[in-house]
Amino acid sequence: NKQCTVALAGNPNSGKTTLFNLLTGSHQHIGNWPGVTVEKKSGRLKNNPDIIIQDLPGTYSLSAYSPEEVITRNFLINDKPEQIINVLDATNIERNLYFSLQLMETGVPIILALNMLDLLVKQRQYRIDTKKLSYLLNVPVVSISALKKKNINQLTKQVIANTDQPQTYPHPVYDKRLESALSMIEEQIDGIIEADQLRWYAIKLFERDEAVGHLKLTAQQQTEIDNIIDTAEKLFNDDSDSIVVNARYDYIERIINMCVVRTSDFSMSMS
Ligand code: BGO
Repeated sequence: NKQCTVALAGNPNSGKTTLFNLLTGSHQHIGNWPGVTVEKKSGRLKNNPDIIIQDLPGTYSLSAYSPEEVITRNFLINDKPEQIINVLDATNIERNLYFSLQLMETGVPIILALNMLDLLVKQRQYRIDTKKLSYLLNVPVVSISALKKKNINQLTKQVIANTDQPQTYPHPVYDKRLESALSMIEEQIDGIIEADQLRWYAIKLFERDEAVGHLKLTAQQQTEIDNIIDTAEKLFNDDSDSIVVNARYDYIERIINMCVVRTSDFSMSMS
């Protein structure tokens, strides 16, 4: 069978380590990421040795401000794993989804694992309509409790299903004016970037992210892109970085309004 790599990504304290240990058991390889003292762990999925689980450092964003962010984005963009399992703390769904959107922008097929289901049920603050969330984001969503070992089989099944039949999922669609700027940037880089990563590079160029400096654009391409960004910044009366941040927050707000049911009195099953 063909080997396949599944990256495990999520915010710090989302339960990534607990889930990693459950998925891989005692068969783990532990080292450091090159050049930094950030721990690098990988292991094989229990009973499925062809599937390698690559743990990524816990981080809140894919900008390039910390070693954890750089490691995570370089791995997803350069090493291109076959899938991402995105672990989320379901009791902090809004903040955790902010990272999910960025992961979706990399073009790597993703599965959302809403962790801490036990805590969510106990807290009785809100419940999450996972079917709706899955429908709206257009990606598989599985509710789990890594601590209580709930629904781990369901998650594993979804990973294996995606391995057998590789998926691509659409990225989140933002404000129309931002989308038109991004598609114009995509036109500029179409041909030098593979189709599944066009979105990622368009957003990074739009954000004037320095880490895409290696793209070797012609002077004309760079001028066109600068003009697109300038126009958008005038239109939004904001800097391009903030335009993207706000677009993500608006998107999450809409999703939350539709999928999160706030109530002080409800019961929810663990299944
Ligand atoms: C401590 N449910 C609950 N309730 N807790 C969970 C779950 C879950 O499904 N999954 C993980 N946790 P990591 P990162 C702790 O360590 O896996 C808990 O950073 C404590 N420790 O047990 O480390 C997990 O790798 C003392 O909690 O996350 C851990 O992503 C008191 O979430 C924490 C209380 O999990 C982070 C908790 C000494």
